[in-house]
Amino acid sequence: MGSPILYSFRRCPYAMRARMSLLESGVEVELREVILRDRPEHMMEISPKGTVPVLLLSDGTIIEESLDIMLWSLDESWRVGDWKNLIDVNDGEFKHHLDRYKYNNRYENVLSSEEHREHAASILKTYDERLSNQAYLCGDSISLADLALSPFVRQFANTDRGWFDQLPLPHLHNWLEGILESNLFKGCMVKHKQWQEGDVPVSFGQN
Ligand SMILES: N[C@@H](CCC(=O)N[C@@H](CS)C(=O)NCC(=O)O)C(=O)O
Repeated sequence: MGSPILYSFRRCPYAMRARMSLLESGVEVELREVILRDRPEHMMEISPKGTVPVLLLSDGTIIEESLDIMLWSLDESWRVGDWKNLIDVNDGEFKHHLDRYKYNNRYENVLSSEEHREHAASILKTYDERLSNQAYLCGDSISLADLALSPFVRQFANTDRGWFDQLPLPHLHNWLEGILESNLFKGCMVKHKQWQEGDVPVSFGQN
């Protein structure tokens, strides 16, 4: 049987968290880089909801939520602290404000981009408070919450780097920089060209 197949998009924060988890676990997968406006037929067949990441296991099992890919790849020791609650807030409230900060004109809004930015920043302040007495979100070692949240904090930071950098959140700044400089993050951001049917398989994640 072949390797599992991962449909992924380099810049998608959900796909980033899945790729970091796969890299960390050492599971080797075949990576298929997707362009969202030109999604492969095979991906749409196995996962009609059409979001990335999607992982197809060799036994035919389809995992089509990034968190489920993380839980499949990482062992129990990664499930530290209140990771569930942190991921709920990130994928819910934080992502809501991030999208409306970044793409304000796409939404029917009552709030401005700046107001959404402030709401998201108030969530970041709670992360900074945690990080004031521990190196990572749920303790002194990297764990599930760090891998799951960091791609979204990165996206917030990159929306207006100057504004992010002047926020009085020194612990959060250090935490994000440490993750972005890590081999794990750099390894998950290696560029691949769009996958086409018939391409030579691109192997991802062996270490
Ligand atoms: N809940 C899903 C969300 C995945 C998701 O929304 N991915 C975005 C890309 S960042 C996507 O595929 N969007 C589909 C589209 O834009 O058409 C997960 O955690 O995997």
